[in-house]
Amino acid sequence: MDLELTKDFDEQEEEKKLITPNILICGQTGSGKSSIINAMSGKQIAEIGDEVPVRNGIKKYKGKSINFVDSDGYEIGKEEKFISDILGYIDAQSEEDYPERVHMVWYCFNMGVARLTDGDLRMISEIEKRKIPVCCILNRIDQTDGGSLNTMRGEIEKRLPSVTIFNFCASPEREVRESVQGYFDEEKLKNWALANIPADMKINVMAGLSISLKSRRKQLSMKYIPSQAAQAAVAVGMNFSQVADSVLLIGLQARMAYHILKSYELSGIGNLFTTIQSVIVSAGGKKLALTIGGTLVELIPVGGKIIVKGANVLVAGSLTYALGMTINETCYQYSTGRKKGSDAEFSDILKGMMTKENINRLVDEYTKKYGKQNTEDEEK
Ligand SMILES: Nc1nc2c(ncn2[C@@H]2O[C@H](COP(=O)(O)OP(=O)(O)OP(=O)(O)O)[C@@H](O)[C@H]2O)c(=O)[nH]1
Ligand SMILES: [Mg+2]
Repeated sequence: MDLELTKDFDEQEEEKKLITPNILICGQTGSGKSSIINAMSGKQIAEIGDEVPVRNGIKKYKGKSINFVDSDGYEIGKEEKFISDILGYIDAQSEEDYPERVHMVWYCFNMGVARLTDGDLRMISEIEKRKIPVCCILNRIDQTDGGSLNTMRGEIEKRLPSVTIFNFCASPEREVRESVQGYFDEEKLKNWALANIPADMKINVMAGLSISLKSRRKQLSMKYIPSQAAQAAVAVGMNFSQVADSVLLIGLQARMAYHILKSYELSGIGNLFTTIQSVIVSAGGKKLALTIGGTLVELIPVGGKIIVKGANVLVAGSLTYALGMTINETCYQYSTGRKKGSDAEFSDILKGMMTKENINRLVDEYTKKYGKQNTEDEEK
């Protein structure tokens, strides 16, 4: 049977299935909410008010991988309206389908003023009550000093011990940002967002927040790829026919390949997805086709014929893992290379990685780390 990763796989359909997280930015007026959206998306998407509140209620900026929901800040004395407007929005969305809900909230403070009100505290705890991940961003740290920053942190921590706090500087002036470099937590905030967004949105967060390449590689290799391998094992465990297994696996592996590319913002660039397919199929004259089939036997260190159901499960898991890890490493090397000015081709890196030794090593790694678990599941 020919392996065609892309045959029944529609990238655009898959793209639609990925849920785009809605991150709501709210808090004090002039705290730099719109500027933070610009800083985080790398674009000038939100209106920037020059110290004057921009009256626009709540606005959603739809991005390719992340939607930012910008809201008017509240002014002292108008807390009640602010709280009911924002909570009203969150609650109305929670009645909608899952993709329409607010999935995360960033609550912003203006450190130029450094004021913490009961309204802020009430608002944050109301969001927490709704089980939506929320963090505090102490923005405009260039306009304060270490003492005020610590006092503010201390007060928030005392009243809301479970909330995570980040220092930030979203000034559009490069010199201003550089003057406080080393004191603000852009990377930490991004990693917090990645860790706290629901699992089905992590791919989009990696792409949309430009998470560091190292963190993307780690997230994919420690969490995403093993979970896909486990799914492959489960899918195969429920089926007996090898043909059905292959079809199931191809779909799952195609989606995984696409997701990994997307995590590195490499989907839709050239046609790397097709490249992956052709490299996998040509490597070793189809013997490396990473689905279950008799041709794979010689690659598999679990003892020859795939006749035992338990072994099937292990093979499906380990080969899906090997494929995922190989694509992950290729994307990582390709992206870091590009940053350094290298023009190495994606397909050459992938070919270099698709060696029997490498695949065997990964299959072994999976078997050691996860194999026991899979076969046990199978025996139950
Ligand atoms: N110095 C400094 N200025 C900042 C920083 N972040 C934002 N600003 C400036 O603060 C002003 C207000 O920023 P906005 O992003 O409009 O603030 P906002 O919270 O969206 O304000 P509203 O929508 O009116 O509630 C603008 O002039 C920004 O350029 C920062 O970290 N440092
Ligand atoms: Mg604004």
